[in-house]
Amino acid sequence: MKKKALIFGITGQDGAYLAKFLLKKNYIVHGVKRRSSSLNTQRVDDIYLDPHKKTNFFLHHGDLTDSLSVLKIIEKIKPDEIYNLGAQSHVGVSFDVPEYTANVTALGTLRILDAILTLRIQNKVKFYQAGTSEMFGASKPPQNEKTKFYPRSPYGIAKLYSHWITVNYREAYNIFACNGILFNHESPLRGETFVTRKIVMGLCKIFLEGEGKLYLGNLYAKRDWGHAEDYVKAMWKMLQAKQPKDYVISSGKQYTVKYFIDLVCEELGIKIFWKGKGLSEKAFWNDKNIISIDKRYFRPTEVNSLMGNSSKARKELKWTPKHNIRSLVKDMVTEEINRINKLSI
Ligand code: NAP
Ligand code: G4F
Repeated sequence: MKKKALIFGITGQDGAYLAKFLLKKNYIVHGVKRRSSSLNTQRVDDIYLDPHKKTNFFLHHGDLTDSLSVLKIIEKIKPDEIYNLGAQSHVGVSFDVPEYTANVTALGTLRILDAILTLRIQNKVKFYQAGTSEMFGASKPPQNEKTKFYPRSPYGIAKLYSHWITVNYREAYNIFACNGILFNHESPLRGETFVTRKIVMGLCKIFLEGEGKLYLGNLYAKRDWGHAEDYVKAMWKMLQAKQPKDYVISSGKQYTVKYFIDLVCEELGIKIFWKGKGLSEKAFWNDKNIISIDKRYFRPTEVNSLMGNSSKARKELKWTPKHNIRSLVKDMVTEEINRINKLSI
């Protein structure tokens, strides 16, 4: 019998990569999408077929803020594995909508876990929770499973609730539930307002179309960036292990936002130079100012330095990433150029 997976957050970056990975593993994949006034399924359109035809991929309307929909979908699908990737996942935006962020990103997890109990399927289903390095926040790197949590945003705090409620339901009710504590992971499908994709899109537009200028915030934050394709494999591996545990997933290397910009320029074969300091720091290309700082992109409290130690996952799950920072940048830039070329046909 084919295994059935249910993915909350199917329309996001990781949802799309995970669905494609599980379909290749011969799963039947069900995804939960929320209603929106314009189409939000672009990332999975390539695997979606008319449900009247033979397909292993299905979409259902639902919302993590709506307990009834969560309960009904789980009851209807009876999944073997549930992946909770749904979240208001933007750290900066979480300062603008903290209550909503808590409702989706914290209580959404509780709603799934409690539906599992209500339906009495705690011995049948495995649960993955999308935790984050943002929970470490101000704790010094390298961060691993034993590092103290010190979140610095409403998003990080909501995710910390989800982390602990997952641990609690595992211990209290014996649910096979795992927290993946994933460090930043990117791809050509990354949301356009996260810094890597914003930089790639902005610079491709400037260099290939001669248009626009990029405004950024803190150039000196350090992040441990990996590729989403590698990270969704780790999610699946956690649910195939003998025991449910929590794992850090990371590349083990960190770079500044400014270094990421330099790598993108290198990949595009362009030389830029930097002038000035603080809010007056600027980047130039052929004397043209192409990047400036805008303080609106600074956060009230920043996470300055993230770098994970994922040796537990590498040893116990035999997880090894294929990508490094250069292959990530190459993939993102290549796909962006392809997109621009398709638009101009
Ligand atoms: P993403 O692209 O922002 O996707 C988030 C998904 O959640 C989208 O499908 C979104 O739907 C859905 N969602 C938002 N609100 C919802 C609601 N009320 N009900 C149901 N679904 C809702 O995020 P991602 O980068 O794929 O990340 C996946 C998960 O991993 C998230 O939980 C994120 O917080 C976590 N995480 C990400 C990273 C990273 O670096 N990418 C690192 C650590 C942890 P719409 O498409 O309709 O908005
Ligand atoms: O790309 P970011 O918005 O990602 P951030 O805040 O690290 O969060 C991402 O990774 C987390 C894992 O650690 C996930 F849990 C979370 O869901 C999300 O996927 O920002 C990265 C850094 C920050 O320090 C930010 O201040 O880039 C800095 N930055 C500088 N200028 C900017 C900008 N970030 C954004 N989004 N936009 C800017 O213009």
